[in-house]
Amino acid sequence: MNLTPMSEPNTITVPSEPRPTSSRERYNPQEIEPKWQQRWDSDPQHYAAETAETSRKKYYLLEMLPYPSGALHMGHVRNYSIGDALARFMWMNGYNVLHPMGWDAFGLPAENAALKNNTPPKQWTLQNIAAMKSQMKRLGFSYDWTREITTCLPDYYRWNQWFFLKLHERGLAYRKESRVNWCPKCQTVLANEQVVDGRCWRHEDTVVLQKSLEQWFVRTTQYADELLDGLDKLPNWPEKVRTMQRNWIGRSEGAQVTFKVDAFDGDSISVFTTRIDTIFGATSINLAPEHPLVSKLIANDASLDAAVERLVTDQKAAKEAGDVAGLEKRGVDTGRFAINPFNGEKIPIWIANYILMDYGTGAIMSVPAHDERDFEFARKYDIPIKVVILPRKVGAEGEEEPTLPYTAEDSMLINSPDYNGLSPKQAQDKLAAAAEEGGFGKKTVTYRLKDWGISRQRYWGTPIPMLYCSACGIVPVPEDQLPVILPDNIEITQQGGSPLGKLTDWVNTTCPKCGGAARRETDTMDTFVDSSWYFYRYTDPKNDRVPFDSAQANYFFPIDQYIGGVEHAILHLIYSRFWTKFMRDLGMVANDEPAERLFTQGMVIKDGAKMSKSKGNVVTPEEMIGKFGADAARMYSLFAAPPDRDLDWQEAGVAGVARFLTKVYRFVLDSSNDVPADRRVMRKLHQTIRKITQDFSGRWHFNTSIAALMELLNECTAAGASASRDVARHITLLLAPFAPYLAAELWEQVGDGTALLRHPWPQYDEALAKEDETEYAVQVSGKVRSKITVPAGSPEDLVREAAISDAKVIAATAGKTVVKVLVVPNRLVNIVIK
Ligand code: ANZ
Ligand code: ZN
Ligand code: ZN
Repeated sequence: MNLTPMSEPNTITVPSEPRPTSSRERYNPQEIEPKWQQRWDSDPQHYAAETAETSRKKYYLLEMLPYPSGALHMGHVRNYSIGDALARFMWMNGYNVLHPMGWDAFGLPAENAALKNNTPPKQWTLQNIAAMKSQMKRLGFSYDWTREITTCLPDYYRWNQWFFLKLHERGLAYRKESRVNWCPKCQTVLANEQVVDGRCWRHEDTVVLQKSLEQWFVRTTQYADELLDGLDKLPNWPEKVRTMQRNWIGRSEGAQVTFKVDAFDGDSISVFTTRIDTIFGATSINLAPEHPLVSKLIANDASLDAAVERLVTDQKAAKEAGDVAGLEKRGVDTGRFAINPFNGEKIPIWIANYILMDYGTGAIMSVPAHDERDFEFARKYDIPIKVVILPRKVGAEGEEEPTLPYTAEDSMLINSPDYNGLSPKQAQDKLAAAAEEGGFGKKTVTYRLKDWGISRQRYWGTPIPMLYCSACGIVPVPEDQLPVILPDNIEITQQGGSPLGKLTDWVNTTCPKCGGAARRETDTMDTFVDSSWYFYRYTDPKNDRVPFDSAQANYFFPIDQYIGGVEHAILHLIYSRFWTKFMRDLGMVANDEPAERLFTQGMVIKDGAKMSKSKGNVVTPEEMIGKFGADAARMYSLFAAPPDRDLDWQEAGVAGVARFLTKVYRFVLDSSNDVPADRRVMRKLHQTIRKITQDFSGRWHFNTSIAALMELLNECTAAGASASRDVARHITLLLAPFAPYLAAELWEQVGDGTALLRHPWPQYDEALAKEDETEYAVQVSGKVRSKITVPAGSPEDLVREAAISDAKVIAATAGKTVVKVLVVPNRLVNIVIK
């Protein structure tokens, strides 16, 4: 049994089998917990936040809302136990805590389940919500259920539609034909973010295909710079999350340069380069196999067609394997030439499998002397390699050449008339300016971030509120006709396209503009739309005029603490940051970022693997509650590891925590007002209050907080037979964030009649927390030279150490050899020198 927390080992041993005591009853969580659960449940105001009109200071604490899959797992229990401890702590510190919960209730699994069990998605989802909600209640989480939201219900999703209309009005939602990722299993389009190593995020075994479809997009790229710069203003987000977002946005500064195609209908090719300084070293133009000019360029030679097809296949395979960089470079010479606008030089146009159509312009100028990939490519096809950059040192001496490709920018230009001798940075500026002046190029910025494809050919999602009229074209559903209700009774087949498309009654409607016949959009929205703004709805969950009232949102926002899994570091957290900025620009909110602090908790593992159904190593919350009670299960999930680390679930550990709770129960109930607390116990108590208080506002090492509580109890029971009621009360208060049921039960017995949740958090007294000290006189060869203080009861070694490292003693012994150090306990240190 290993109960030692992972990062900060401590020497606490959890109590072994309880010995018989005088307390009236046994600790029985199966009795205590349902009793309190029922009381809390019957008072919806118990955990309710006050609205913005209050004069109290707010604290908005949020855990990511779950997908209603049917049952909570230990990962949820852990996530919510962290949040719940903090919520209770903040309540006890006097804050108006907003601690809401809801359901991310649209999405594919409901359709899969419908197919499998013949249950309509709505019914399946609502059943699951009911089950999980009752689990949450059984676990004693302090959610404000008066603010619950369910994204699959029209009172919520109508606002997705409302936002869509606003996006569309402002040109931020648009339709375009595009190649999309298509999962043959899901039979739907996936966002780039839902493709993991070329496979479906839900179907690890399924290769994602490409397909061309008309899709709705949200222009997230409009905010690319702001999304990037904003990361610098989020010091309380984990650095790893910010790095992931930076890479995802992938800002790249460079230039676009247009090369004319030689003797060819005035066609031209625009390239994106980060190294315009190397343009005199460009020895070919390389196009992506899917570049729009390709078909025209090779039209004269049918044999090239097949070769290009092979390049497309190559690239696809590499994308599917998630390794475009490792692709063996191959290409096809079009036999055509392009003209370098800077020197009129004709260079061949190739088609290459390593150029991607969805980055930059889908075309590059290849500079083999200074780019790894181009170098490899040019060597293979005997394309000339022309050096235009030299390391400064070498250039000055005019001797040895650098090994190619030479990619450093700590260097200078050669073979570049008018620009020789400049540094690459200087040349970049000058060349871009010259290109702009000549009308054949300019500085540009390229992003890896793409606009967000939100269309799903799926049933269980928010209908996109758009109509198609043969006379008027694309027509938005008027705002006063929202919500467009998702029809209930529908046959889920998962065969080809949207099930909504088959519902002719629903699809066929009238055009609000001309009154003629129109068809509804049958695509539904990506469920990430739902979670992009849900946390604002909690501030005003019942509003039926607007998504939420700005005054409510502006009081509660930004979220003070957001807690969730690191798997949401990119998608959810970029989309919701985008949405916040969009709402700010609509004048709906005042904040630029949704959350001030972000915390990502570690995983729950068992027997060396992540706890999951497929691994067969799942321990259910029910099992643990049944055996040990909710308090023990929750407290164990905080005790077994620091919250940001992985937690290795050990049932023996839960049993150990349950024994500790038994001990607390007896200690508190056996306490008496007649027993004064002894000095040692008081000191330990105040040290523990200090430690736990600081952990809450610091690193959240609740494992060591709980260990400190255990130590405190050991100290109390070691001190004597009976316990002081005052100490027992404090222990009960300290227990409240971690084991709320037991704390409530004990508080009812020994407390002051106030509600525990609103009782002030105990304050520590530095003077009481201070260790006792003993003063020693330090003699050097019989003469008193200094005085030192050490913690009372310090062992001789420590006293000796303190004495010889004292500054005055060091001075008095300088140049001499210490022969002996004698310690007279609690009085004197005598140092003999020679
Ligand atoms: C000429 C050059 C010379 C380049 C040199 C690099 C070094 P990042 O930093 O990732 O933005 N490139 C541009 N578009 C591309 C595409 N669609 N597919 C593959 N490669 C593409 O990389 C920008 C560089 O990647 C660009 O600068 C271009 O190669 C290449 F010494 O242009 B460079
Ligand atoms: Zn799939
Ligand atoms: Zn019309």
